Amino acid sequence: RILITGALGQIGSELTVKLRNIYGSDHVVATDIRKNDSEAANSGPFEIVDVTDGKAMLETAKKYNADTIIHMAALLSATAEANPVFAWNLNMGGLMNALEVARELNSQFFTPSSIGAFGPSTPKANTPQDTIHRPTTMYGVNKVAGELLSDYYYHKFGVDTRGLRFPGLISYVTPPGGGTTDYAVEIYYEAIKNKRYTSYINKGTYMDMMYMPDALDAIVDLMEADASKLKHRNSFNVTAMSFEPEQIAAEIRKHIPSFEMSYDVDPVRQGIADSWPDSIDASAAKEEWGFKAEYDLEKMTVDMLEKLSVKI
Ligand code: VAH
Repeated sequence: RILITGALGQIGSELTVKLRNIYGSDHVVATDIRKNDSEAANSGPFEIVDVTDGKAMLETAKKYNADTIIHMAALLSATAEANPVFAWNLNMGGLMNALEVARELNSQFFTPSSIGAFGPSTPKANTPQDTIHRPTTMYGVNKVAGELLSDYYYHKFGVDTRGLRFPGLISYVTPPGGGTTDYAVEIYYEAIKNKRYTSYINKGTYMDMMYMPDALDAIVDLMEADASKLKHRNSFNVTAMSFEPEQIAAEIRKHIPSFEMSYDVDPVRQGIADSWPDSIDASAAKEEWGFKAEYDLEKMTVDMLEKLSVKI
């Protein structure tokens, strides 16, 4: 069975449903710190697990004979920056507990990294797979430490750990939650509700992004990839597009001509965004396990507006 932590979060809530569709509902155990009325919480086995409680996580994993641990529970960049000590304890304590469970049960392991693992001294254009990592955010420190810890568990204990450095992820299922890239999610909700959006990220700020369906496919493809083909493990650069706020506004205007964009820059999240790459190089993922993204900005915008119009 697959055990997912943070199963009700931005990625987890859609990943849980997708994995249940692929492997069968009973094969995927969703866990989170609290339950809600989402499909992820109610379409198969669900357990309350606080990832800072390693004993409880191990008991739950043993109860279901978990052979795959997918650790998604963490605080995102802006939230982590506002609560750095809590972020360290949750992000690193939770990850260590999850890796220990995978080691004890000899489970395969996945946890996401992020473009947040790069910092201001990292090459900003076409950021390489192997390069300097001196992030200036607590979230970035957590992601770099997390990548190193996951590689350590592979080399030291033989745990089959794998990870992806996700760009900003955009989806219509869960509302934005504490990220820096979430302006690119909010903008679609506001475009439909109010035909205008005030962005906290300034025009001209390029960041890598990906539509959620491509992110979910990348997790499944990586986890099913032939281990002997992997030269890297934690974690692969993956991206689908890179854009700045004016470009997503222009794409929305193709569908909502009267859409108006304004700016009220948030110095904290702008500072985080400025420390990240403009565009990253995903060639290692393409070469080692066939990564590809289906959605570009145009195709994503059509789908987001269509799905949100129904939802809102
Ligand atoms: C965040 N969406 O903004 C997350 C992600 C690359 C960004 O890590 O914190």
